[in-house]
Amino acid sequence: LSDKPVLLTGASGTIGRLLSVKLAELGWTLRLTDVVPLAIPLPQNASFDRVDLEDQQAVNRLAEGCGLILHFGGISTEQSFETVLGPNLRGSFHIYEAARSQKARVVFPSSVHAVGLYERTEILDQDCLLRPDGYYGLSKAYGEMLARLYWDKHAIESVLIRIGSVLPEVPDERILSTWISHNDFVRLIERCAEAQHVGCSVIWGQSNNSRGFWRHDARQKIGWTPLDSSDGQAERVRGKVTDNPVVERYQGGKFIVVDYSRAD
Ligand code: 15L
Repeated sequence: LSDKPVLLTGASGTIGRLLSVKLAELGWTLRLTDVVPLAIPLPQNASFDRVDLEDQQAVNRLAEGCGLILHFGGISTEQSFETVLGPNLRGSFHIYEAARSQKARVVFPSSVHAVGLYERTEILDQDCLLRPDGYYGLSKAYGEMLARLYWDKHAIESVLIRIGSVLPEVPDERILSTWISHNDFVRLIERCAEAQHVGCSVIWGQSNNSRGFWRHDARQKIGWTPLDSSDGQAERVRGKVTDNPVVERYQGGKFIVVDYSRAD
């Protein structure tokens, strides 16, 4: 699918910048977009259009002729419902409508925050009940259901990546569980483009971390094997935890304490 132009939303975000550079190096023709100016020099074979995901006509124009949409745009932190609503709910709906009109495959970045209220002692399978930890996590759960609807009803394929933490290195103890290396992540995106059939697949976006919270997903189906692991960084981050027991109890970490009001 990377033979045709590939639409990448959220190109100025942390993951968007990484993918813009790495996928251009792989020779992909990228159609980049974001609501803010492009934060990096325009890569080779790439164009950039500043577009708001809430503008459905503009999203449709951007998607024209694309076989693959990497939808990394939207709010990426815990915010008020009203802040999340437009970019993440309406915006993702526009992406799926555009994918439907182009018969394009979508890579939808779900998140650890869609399951953030599981405790860290729990090991999750791909078909676990979603337990979002806030409005951001809820928008990821919505995105997963949107993908499911468009697959079941319109045969639009998606890979739903429940991303842990895409970072160059592990900053604290929690992320020993959720870490995915840049290289593992870029290889995963390549597989999302190259795999022949993906249907509506769920992938846990983590490297081979022995402290991982998650197991069982569609990685065999799409042909992805992570090669890196956080294990070698455990010594360096030992004791790097917060002093908040709620943050340390749940898989979602610090997003949970925004407006948390359980007493137990
Ligand atoms: C996410 O979903 C966020 O977008 C990212 O900024 C990190 O906070 C990550 O989860 C995480 O919880 O490590």
